[in-house]
Amino acid sequence: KSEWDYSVQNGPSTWVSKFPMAAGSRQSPVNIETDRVESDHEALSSKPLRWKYPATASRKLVNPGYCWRMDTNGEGTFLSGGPLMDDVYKLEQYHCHWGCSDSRGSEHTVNGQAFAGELHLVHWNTSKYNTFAEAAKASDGLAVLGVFLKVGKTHDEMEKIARLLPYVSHKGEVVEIAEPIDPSKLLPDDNGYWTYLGSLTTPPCNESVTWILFKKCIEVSHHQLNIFRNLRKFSRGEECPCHENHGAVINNFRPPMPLGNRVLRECGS
Ligand code: BO1
Ligand code: ZN
Repeated sequence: KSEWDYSVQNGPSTWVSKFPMAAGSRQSPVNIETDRVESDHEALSSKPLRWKYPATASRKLVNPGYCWRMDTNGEGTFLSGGPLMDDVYKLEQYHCHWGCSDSRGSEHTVNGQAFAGELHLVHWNTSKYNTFAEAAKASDGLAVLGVFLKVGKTHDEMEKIARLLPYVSHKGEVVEIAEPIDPSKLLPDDNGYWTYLGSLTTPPCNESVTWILFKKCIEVSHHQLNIFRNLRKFSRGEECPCHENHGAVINNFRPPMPLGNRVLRECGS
């Protein structure tokens, strides 16, 4: 049994008792107040954000009981530039957060507005650290690219993931990826982003993440989100805890945390 989740009993407001870092002053997500963002032309746009993700890097789709997660082998993956400067980061995994309805589900909000979901591409700094675990303890160890999901037309690359989710409907299930899935096709067609220094949004809530959030959303269909909502929080064979929603993985987002004295910067439209 996991010691944290998104329920009333073990949800975000309780995490701090087992994960003291959750009470820090550099926590994520945050609300992005767009008229308080600092445009940072020199520092950010002088080094454009660049990435490379071979479709063969996506290896295993996992249901950890609180989201879906694609584990990658990192091979040939690359993220650098922008707030990351010359450090080179490798893709570790990508995963998603979503709601019970299309009006909520993102972790970050923009001017108080939530989106239907939020995709996270999780990277670690290979210029300075030897493993993901080592990087996760360092203030400049991780970089997460965030993409907001809104309801619209079917997303073709996301559909490859949605089609596999019935094979990992229960906690602990894993499916190996045969058909290539290209995470760069999950990014919007405009590179404008907001960036700030924050944390992992789940326990242990390490304050090790440079957040880079694309301003432009991607569209996924209502049906695709419903496939996400069909994942189960419990293992096959385990009895449905059945408090609510038949143990469905929904509302797996942490609410916004105080920005405090941190600076939000922007680059591009
Ligand atoms: S997120 O992108 O901020 N939602 C995020 C949250 C957690 C992780 C990655 C991205 N990874 C976690 C693992 C934990 C591990 C921790 C520190 O990293 O899920 O098992 O303890 O290494
Ligand atoms: Zn996440």
